[in-house]
Amino acid sequence: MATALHHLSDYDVQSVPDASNMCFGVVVSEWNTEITSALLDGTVKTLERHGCLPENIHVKTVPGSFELVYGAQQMTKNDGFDAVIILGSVIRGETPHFDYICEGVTQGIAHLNATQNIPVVFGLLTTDNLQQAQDRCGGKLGNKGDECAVVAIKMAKF
Ligand code: DLZ
Repeated sequence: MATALHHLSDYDVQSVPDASNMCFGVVVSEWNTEITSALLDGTVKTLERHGCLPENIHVKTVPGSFELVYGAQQMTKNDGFDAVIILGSVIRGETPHFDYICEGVTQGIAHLNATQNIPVVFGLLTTDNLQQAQDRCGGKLGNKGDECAVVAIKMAKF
């Protein structure tokens, strides 16, 4: 059964390190803001649940998902951060634009992970429709933002 808890347990929530001494940058896309603000909510709550202090969660917004790469790249330059999380939602339309944005963000974030000194966690929903996005930002398939927080804490300890 695909409950939120089951989905998150894929990342073995029991073994998440204590995040009370950790500091995170979060870049959030304003496009499809209903979705991305729910993702952000999940990320912040989960970071705090594992001990991260609110003042150690630094959130900045960018206009759309394509700008997440630049935003993340700027954040990786901050020596005080243990990891960066990007949050966005791209919903397929009638043109190939969807594919170009998804490809650009995926390649850009992969490049940052291969070249920068802190991990960048990939919280980009790439869905065919709004319902699929809603299912993944606090709906029946959990919240990708929660998962990203768990992954960021684990990768910060890598
Ligand atoms: C232009 C565009 C389109 C069509 N769709 C989305 C989307 O579903 N999700 C998203 O985050 N951003 C979208 N954008 C905006 C682009 O990401 C970007 O902001 C613009 O192309 C300007 O660089």
